[in-house]
Amino acid sequence: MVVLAKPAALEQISLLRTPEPWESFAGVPAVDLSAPGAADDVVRACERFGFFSVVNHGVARGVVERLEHEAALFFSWPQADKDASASGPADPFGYGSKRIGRNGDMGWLEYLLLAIDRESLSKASPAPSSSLRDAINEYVGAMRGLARTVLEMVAEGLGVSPRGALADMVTGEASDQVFRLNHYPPCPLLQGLPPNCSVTGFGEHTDPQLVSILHSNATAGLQIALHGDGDAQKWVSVPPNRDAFFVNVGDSLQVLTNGRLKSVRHRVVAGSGRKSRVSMIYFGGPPVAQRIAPLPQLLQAEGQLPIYREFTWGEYKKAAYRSRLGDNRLAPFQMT
Ligand code: GA4
Repeated sequence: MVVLAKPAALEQISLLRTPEPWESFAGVPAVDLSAPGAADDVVRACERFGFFSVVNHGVARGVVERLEHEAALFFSWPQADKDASASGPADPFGYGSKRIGRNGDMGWLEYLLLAIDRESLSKASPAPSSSLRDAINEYVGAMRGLARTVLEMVAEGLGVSPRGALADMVTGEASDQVFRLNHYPPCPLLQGLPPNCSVTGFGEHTDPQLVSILHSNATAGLQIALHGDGDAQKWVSVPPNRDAFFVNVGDSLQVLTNGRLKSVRHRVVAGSGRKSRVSMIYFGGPPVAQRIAPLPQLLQAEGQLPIYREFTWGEYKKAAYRSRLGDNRLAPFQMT
């Protein structure tokens, strides 16, 4: 038997046997935001998958294309210039390559992680160029609007009032928003390994915020875990769609809805011989002082006891940044 050695450059990055290509999942709900009944569709998708795409979202194509263009330009800079950009290596904000977070997680990607104040990039988290900054600011403005629409629909579909109760947490004055550009180049080191081997681009995790909104180019790589019974977890590949945005339910929204809406475990895999995947993700978090606990209105309506104890977003965020990507970050906040 021939045992293939793992290339040294991949030593700290996990190899995966990915779902077969025919497992490309056709079941991701696509919600038409302009259709009557969209709020119910949003809630159903959040309950079932914690994940859905939105079409007829009202975001102008030009806003996305401008940022795609600027992102491609930035990632084509010489490595030394990228390393020196955005005030040093990501910690957590800035330009990062392979290292994710502070606790040893590694992936086959490079990225820019930036903090947003109100409507634009925070001064403490500068973009590498003014044209990239302007494109991000315009894009983030559109994402705030989309996050607002989606969260208003979540509230409406759940019967939570006022309609802006959840949306205000993410789009209010002191909300804690983050923006991320990810670039997953093909991995030449996989050549010579079995064809169904992929490398971890971004390891499996759930997002800590309320919602995240993702857009990618036409290259596949994103996978989600279907919510199974008990511990069963089945990974499926999400077909890319450049005309849509993908919405992820985050841990905070899971807690606010007492587990009715579920955050989605997801990951990105990179293969050997295909184009780069480039994605742009907006993370909608509340102000650090925001209390996160199951909404009393929902508990009352459904005659339930809270299954999570109350915490502030600041507390949860701190715990999250101390954790490893794949950890179950909500476990310590669960009532026993
Ligand atoms: C996952 C969601 C966002 O990308 C992010 C990530 C953050 C980082 O890249 O620094 C974290 C990760 C994310 C959760 C656990 C911690 C923190 C990496 C990591 C190991 C920006 C976020 O808010 O949480």
